[in-house]
Amino acid sequence: MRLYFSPLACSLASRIALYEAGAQAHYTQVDGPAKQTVEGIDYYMINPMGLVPALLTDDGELITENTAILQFVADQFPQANLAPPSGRERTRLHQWLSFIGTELHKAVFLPLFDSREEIKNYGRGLAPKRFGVLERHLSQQEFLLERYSVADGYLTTILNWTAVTGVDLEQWPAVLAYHKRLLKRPAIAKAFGEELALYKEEQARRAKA
Ligand SMILES: N[C@@H](CCC(=O)N[C@@H](CS)C(=O)NCC(=O)O)C(=O)O
Repeated sequence: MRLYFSPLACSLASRIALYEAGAQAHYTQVDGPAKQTVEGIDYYMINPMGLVPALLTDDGELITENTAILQFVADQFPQANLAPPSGRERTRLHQWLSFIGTELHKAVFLPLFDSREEIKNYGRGLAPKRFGVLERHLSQQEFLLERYSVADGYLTTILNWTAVTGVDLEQWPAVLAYHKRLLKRPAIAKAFGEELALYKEEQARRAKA
């Protein structure tokens, strides 16, 4: 398997899932704005959307979309217990993955990364209701489901962005505590530490260019 990723982007959730699963994988860094891999390959030739994550399977299929990749990894490595296999708990996993992908990632954080103040205000306006849902849930539960799942790796990845987008998690203490707790989980700490180093290297390269 080969994961196409950009440091600290949402693709970090896939790296976390692969580490949690103990999977053997190659990791190819993509320069988001330039749409090139580190080897200088045009990334649009690999993924026509130009987005990370993308996971190339051992039999040569390219899987895109966070929610699909995370469930694929979980299903490939059932012994790691990263997703409920079926039933109502699997439906809850779908629910949380969709919530994170659409209501947090795309609705709140995409606008907050924009440089235009009116777009940022749109994202800020959506945050309280969505973080309120998380706060109520995480004040009752240690993880999104009964136990750790790929959805927790995805949520932790998205919560990392609060630091650079000015979302103050102090307003939602259960979410803040969850984020701090999950960052200490060994697979997450390893993945985050490695990508933070790559992110800093990328920033230094861009500053020189
Ligand atoms: N719907 C896609 C969205 C993925 C996505 O937004 N990826 C971002 C990084 S977090 C990206 O590649 N951005 C580069 C760009 O927009 O050009 C998914 O869920 O996988």
